[in-house]
Amino acid sequence: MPILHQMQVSGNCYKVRLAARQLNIPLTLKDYGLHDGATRRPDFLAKNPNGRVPLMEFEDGRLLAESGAILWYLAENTPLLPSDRWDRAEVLQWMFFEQYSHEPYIAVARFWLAFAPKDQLQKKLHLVPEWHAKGKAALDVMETHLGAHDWFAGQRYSIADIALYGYTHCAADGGFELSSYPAIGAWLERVASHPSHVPLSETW
Ligand SMILES: N[C@@H](CCC(=O)N[C@@H](CS)C(=O)NCC(=O)O)C(=O)O
Repeated sequence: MPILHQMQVSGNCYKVRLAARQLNIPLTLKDYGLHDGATRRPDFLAKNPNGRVPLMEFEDGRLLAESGAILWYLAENTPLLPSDRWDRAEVLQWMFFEQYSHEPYIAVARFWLAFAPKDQLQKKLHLVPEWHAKGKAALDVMETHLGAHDWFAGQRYSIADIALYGYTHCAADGGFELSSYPAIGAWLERVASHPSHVPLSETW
């Protein structure tokens, strides 16, 4: 069974758990602490020199990092990844958007405001207005898209939705007010109504 090296509260790790659950792929979870630097120790760096989770370790010993790459690998040849060339490019468009314009602000604000020790947060408070401004800009882009589409790519639920759901559904933890985004709110409900949806808190 593949091992998912993970942190339970991480939205990046949740994306992988959610896709695996919906694809009936069993996982063994290996948990790391948020604050103990465990992913920066030599034994973990030997598996992922970038020192981050999620990291998938497959039965044959192969290792795959980066939530988007793991989602893509798991979803190939399944309903979560379209086969049409254009639709696949749209999936990638939204996954790259998530990693460049969304996660660096929405996930980072959540980490510092909801999980960081208070003394460390003090040193980061000057960055909060920028995280909020740029995170809101990403939510505005999503709201515009979802005003005219049910899903992000290929006109159906895909790993693009899973990638964006990971940190959008818990954006309030980072101080984002989602009630002013009705189309995002309706999309969050559509995603969560999938028959094999699991919440972030659910372990394997
Ligand atoms: N782009 C990466 C980001 C991974 C990432 O930032 N992981 C965080 C948890 S969400 C981590 O491992 N932090 C521990 C550290 O940086 O030492 C992905 O999408 O997987």
